[in-house]
Amino acid sequence: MIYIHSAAQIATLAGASTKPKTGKEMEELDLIEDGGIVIEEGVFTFVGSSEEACRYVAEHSGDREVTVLSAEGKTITPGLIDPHTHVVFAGSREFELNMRLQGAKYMDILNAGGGILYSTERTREATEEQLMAETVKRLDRFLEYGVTTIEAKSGYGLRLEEEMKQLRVAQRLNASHPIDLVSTFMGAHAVPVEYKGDADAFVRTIIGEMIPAVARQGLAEFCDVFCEEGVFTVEQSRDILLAGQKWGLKSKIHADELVSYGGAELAAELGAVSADHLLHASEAGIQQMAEAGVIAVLLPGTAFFLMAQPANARAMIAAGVPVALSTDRNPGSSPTESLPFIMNLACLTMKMTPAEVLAACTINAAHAIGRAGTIGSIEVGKQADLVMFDAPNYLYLQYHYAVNLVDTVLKKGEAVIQGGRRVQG
Ligand code: IZC
Ligand code: ZN
Repeated sequence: MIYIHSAAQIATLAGASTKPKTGKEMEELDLIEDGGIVIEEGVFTFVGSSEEACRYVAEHSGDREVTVLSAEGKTITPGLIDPHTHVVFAGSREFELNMRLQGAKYMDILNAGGGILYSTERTREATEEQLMAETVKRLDRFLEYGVTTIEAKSGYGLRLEEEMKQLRVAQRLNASHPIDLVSTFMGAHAVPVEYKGDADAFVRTIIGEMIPAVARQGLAEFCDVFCEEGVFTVEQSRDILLAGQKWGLKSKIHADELVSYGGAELAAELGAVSADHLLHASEAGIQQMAEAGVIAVLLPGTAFFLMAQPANARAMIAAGVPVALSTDRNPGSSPTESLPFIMNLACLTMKMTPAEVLAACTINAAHAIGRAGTIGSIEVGKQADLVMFDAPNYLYLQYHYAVNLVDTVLKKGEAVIQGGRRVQG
């Protein structure tokens, strides 16, 4: 039994496990001052005031050992959730930064065989063990920033064998690393060199070979497509996502990132769980997403890193679209594991309030990966994933910005970060 007491503030995010928060609900964090939490066998069994928690422990501990943690002066939130990453890849692309500073566009680099295609070459060459080792380092960093669950996409294999290699790495790390990984098949990330000029043939391979194989082996829960001018058209994206649905893979879409392209509308039409990026989503698309209940996963770090205008989060929240946030961790457009810095950017560049930002990285992010029944809030019965920040209240997280305020992270009730450092073993 673990007994946490004296938290300056607990943001529980309770009460939104069946439906993501929208509109004004995103401001409701269900705060507890001088809070206490009890965890038994990796699950929250009591959440309330310190005093009540103390009483619960006295009545329920029996002859069990009780680990007591003081959270004095600290703010506790649910473990942060990142619902959009491309974390499994080999190599890095730091040389692209100078190209972009000299005016090259993200898409120019991709069209010249760089970008995603460069990362694909490195990832194809890497052994599964090399890929494991590179990814573990990134997951360790995520954990240091308070992230306890992530979504992880394939899409740097672009060939069945190597797409499966990426997905196997995610599956193995889900089993061996404290972070939980939810897998997405994204064979439609770019058209590989073998299919240059014949995207339709590649789409046929994705639909005819890759999706069935990935689904049969249970290697993914979601299917995603880079629906973008010059990558996959709306029609191709629709065909791929519908094929995914037929095989039981729920839909996600990289939508309207670089130009307004109809991705938000397609997400609504297909009942996608989320549409991600949305920098150039149309007003009609936003409206349709709200009506269909599609979650907007916004990635303000990507806009920042590509020196672009971020998505219009305020319009989406006003329209009733549930908003989640993510790092987009990838080697090209967002090489960071700092979800807290993304939260700072969401606040400062998209004018999301500190409360909305926290809802977006916890319960709404849990909904975006189909896990809101077990994580995303601090509620009795949920998995005991939490972060203790060195902060007197949740507002402070967006105020003392761009530094790591994480003190302690519990994953399934186990301390994995203490004093800001990884607990080994
Ligand atoms: O490797 O550039 N946007 N996919 C879509 C990415 C960025 C990842 C990359
Ligand atoms: Zn992405």
